[in-house]
Amino acid sequence: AKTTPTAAKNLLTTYDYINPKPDAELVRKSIVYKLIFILGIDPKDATPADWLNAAMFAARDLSTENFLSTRQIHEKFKKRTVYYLSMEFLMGRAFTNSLINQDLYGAFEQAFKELGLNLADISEQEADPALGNGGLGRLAACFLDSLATLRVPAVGYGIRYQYGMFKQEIVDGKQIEKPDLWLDNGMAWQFARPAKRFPVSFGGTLDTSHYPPRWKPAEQINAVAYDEIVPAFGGQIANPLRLWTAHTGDLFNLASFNEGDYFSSMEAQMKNETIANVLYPNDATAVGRELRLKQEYFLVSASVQDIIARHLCRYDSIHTLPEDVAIHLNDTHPVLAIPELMRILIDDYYLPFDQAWAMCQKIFSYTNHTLMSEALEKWSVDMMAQLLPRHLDIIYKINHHFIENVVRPQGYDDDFIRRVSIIEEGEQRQVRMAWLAVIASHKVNGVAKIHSDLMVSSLFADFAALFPERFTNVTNGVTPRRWIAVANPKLARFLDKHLGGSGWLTDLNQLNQLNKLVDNKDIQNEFANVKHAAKVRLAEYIQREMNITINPNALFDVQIKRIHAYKRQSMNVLHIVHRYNQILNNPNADWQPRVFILAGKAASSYNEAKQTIRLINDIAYFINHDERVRDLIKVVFIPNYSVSLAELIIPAADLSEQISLAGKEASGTSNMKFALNGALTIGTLDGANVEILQHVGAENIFIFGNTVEQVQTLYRNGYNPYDFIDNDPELAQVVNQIAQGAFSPDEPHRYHKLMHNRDEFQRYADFRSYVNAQAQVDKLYRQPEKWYRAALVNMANMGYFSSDRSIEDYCREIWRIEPVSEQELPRLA
Ligand code: Z57
Repeated sequence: AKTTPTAAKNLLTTYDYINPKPDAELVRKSIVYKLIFILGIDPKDATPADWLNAAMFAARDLSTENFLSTRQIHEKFKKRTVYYLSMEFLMGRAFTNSLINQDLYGAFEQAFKELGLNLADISEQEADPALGNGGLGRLAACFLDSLATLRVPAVGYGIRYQYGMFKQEIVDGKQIEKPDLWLDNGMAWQFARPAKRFPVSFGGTLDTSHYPPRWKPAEQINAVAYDEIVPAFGGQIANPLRLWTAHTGDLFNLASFNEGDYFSSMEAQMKNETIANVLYPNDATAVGRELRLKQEYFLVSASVQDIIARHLCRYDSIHTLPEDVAIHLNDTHPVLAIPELMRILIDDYYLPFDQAWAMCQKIFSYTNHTLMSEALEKWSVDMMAQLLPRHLDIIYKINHHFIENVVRPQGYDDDFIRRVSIIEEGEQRQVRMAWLAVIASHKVNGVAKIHSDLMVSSLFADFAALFPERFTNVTNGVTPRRWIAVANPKLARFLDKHLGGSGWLTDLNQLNQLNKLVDNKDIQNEFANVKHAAKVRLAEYIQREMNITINPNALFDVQIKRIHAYKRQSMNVLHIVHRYNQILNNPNADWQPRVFILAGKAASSYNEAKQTIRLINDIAYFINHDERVRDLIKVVFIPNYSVSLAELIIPAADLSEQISLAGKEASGTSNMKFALNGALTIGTLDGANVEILQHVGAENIFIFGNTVEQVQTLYRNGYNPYDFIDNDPELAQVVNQIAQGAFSPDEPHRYHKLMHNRDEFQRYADFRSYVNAQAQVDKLYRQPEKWYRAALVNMANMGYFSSDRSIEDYCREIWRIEPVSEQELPRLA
């Protein structure tokens, strides 16, 4: 039985601690108290990292009551809750964000001043938790921010990898991967929940002589929870991000344990503890490794068990689950949640298959993030039979039910049935996870309009014929809290001033009031100064970390994202080399100085991407040391791209490179962050670029390249890169230079293959149009009034791309969920 001593209850309901809001003195005392009594460190010995830890504990205290009372509100009003399942959460640093969200930045800044320390320097000590690869993980983080800020009852579920995304070093131009020891200095932001643990089973046999069949697993491991606080902006709400870690349990290799073989059961246990060890560093490519399948099942099994336990705390019946719970699948990675919920409903609660299936279809929804075939997860039937025999059995039953009760009655032929079957026949039979997700979910969404349209017309066309109403679009968004308030405080002050307060932070459409100011020269200048300050800051970083001098008055041309052939970093390089050639041909022309800034990681096993990184670095070295180009071109590859580097780089960008081959980038989200920070986009008609164009207008964006239709026509006619190379002497020159070693004289053939391949992503077809668009960029940049006007128009029309809007769409169209209302909030004492 739960008891609540009155004295403790008061603290939780009357906000004694946080109301009135602490001033600098209280904050300083709290920081010093944490340093001494939590960390056991004498202030005179404390390092900046110790001060950070102490300050994070102090800041955590101030959101903990919100965190606990949010939980109480949800319980009291039995709020329907969304559970966001994702293998990745790229949260970025928590400290500054939490201070800004709680309006405590000033108090902490002052407190540190009194301690003789600088808050900005202390904040730099925080490790950047990189429990994600790229866009998909960062989207999950923006969504948690918006869910909390909009007061939506929500829990994020993920894995607490011991090692996040690897650290990238560049040695002799090449990527070197180092482990990311993000937990080394402690993690003040998370609460360990040693009592919240669930067993997760693997392997063994399925005894089908009973109904329901009995799964006798071979191994079990405990999943143990850590809760991270996700604070709302300005509010009294904070939601949990629950991360699972694998833990030595009292349950382990069951067979050998029962045989008294203590040592081999310990061995198996050690093997299992590697489950939550490391994040797979692949972005938008599937890995068929067994450990990855184990990770995915580990996440969903623990989460589904927890969701059911939470439900049964509020309701006495499992049957009300679909009214209480929405489970969202972030890509196919957590799709095993579907057979896991089926298994529990059937095997543990004895529900008939049909009833369990009807519940699942009400509960699950799924977001597709890519159409590219190499990213679509398929697990071999053999591997699944080994690891999850009961789940495979349930998947077969789902498939049978789907084909016999849904497909066949509509008169479809065998060919159609073969195409929509969850099981792909062939040499190696495979489970198509995306098919399972579509069949089980009541809603399936793409992440930008063009992507959702293509999803319905290509990847899921057969399913769209079966259930047209199931498919929808929710265009991605980004949180203005992190991407303006945290990343670009000078821009935040500028907006506060011209929009009459900080309301834009939670109502981004207010930015459209800027539209009436875009012709005002003073305001253009004021914004130019904000941009310049960010460029100086980035230039200082590049000087300090890389010993490269760049001129803040040059145009900063930025492409920062995962290195992937479809994102065409190598086409960016083609333009850089072309420009270099032009300058050497015509040194006295009036060239616009440019700094090309690139950053991004390549998956460890992705050779072409690694070659691209090396090429960028070789070219950077060569051009930066060629006196003839003076500082008309500088090329900088910033190592170890991360959320915190994005916060530094994006505010400093003039030009945002969004140059993927049309049809390949599902949405993109950095495109939104750049435009929000007043960079102009050079981009293809791909992903959310299309909608950015619609919002900012064609005069304020540089669109180039083939459309999806043109790309498809080229493919259909047997695309030949030499049709383009051979008909464009300047392009041929660039390709030959790179391919023949102009930038790698010590190894002339280093880039031969990179230049002379199938050109799957049609770099050469789009080259000329790209170069022409770049000429337009120079021309506009030379007219600062026009450039900054366009930058302001971009910012003014970015309201739509707030993740608050995305989350409102999800709540209304997919999850049918209501936020905590004003009335449900406890009144402050
Ligand atoms: C990932 O970061 C994305 C898609 C994937 O299938 C995987 Br796996 C990882 C990205 C897309 O490439 C972006 O275009 C998109 O903006 C992002 O997900 C968020 O939707």
